[in-house]
Amino acid sequence: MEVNKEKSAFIIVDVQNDFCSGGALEVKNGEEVVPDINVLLQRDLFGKVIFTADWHPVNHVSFASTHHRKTLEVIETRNGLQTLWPDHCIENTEGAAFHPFLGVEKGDLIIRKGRGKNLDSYSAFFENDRKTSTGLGGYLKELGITDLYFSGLAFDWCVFFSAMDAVGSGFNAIVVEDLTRAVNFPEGFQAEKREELVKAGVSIIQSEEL
Ligand code: VGL
Ligand code: ZN
Repeated sequence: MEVNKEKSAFIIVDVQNDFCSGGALEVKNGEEVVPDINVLLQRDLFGKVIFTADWHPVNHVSFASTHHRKTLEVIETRNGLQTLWPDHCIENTEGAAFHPFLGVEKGDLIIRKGRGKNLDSYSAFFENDRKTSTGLGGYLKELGITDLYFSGLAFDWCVFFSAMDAVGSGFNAIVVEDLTRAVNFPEGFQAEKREELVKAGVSIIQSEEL
């Protein structure tokens, strides 16, 4: 697959300690994506490189503890339904830091999301009220970028929502599947989300095709 460098961006979603082994919201083997993401970064295939980070205040609306509820319960909030998670990616903590080996120095832009106490954000483009923009779409459009390659954590949450919003915003979205890992809870969720991506027009490729 030919990458048109000037028109392409590589988006690395939430490769943070809390989503890696031993982290607060561990994605199984999440850290395995790091070496191959670094190899791609080293090859300098993309015009722009963007890292995203989940970055929450204490007592965030997405934390089960905030509501004295159980993890993975779903509650109604003024911004819609909210799945509840363990406390994770609290701003300025070690858990919110990027994986120590991730090639963050290759990044042009870092987007922090989910910073509002009452509003969560899975997508790199729109927060979970589905209206509040992070500004990423405008940044990419101003630069004439049309093709977005996605990697990172988790395939079935933040990568999924980011790629869906990318096609919804008129970009070509390509998920580099082997550079992602999934929560896959409940079992089968990952396959379901993969199918939704394909139906929406997202391409799914492997890094060896690049
Ligand atoms: C994520 C759940 C809660 C993710 C972030 O990065 O996939 N998942 N916050
Ligand atoms: Zn989060």
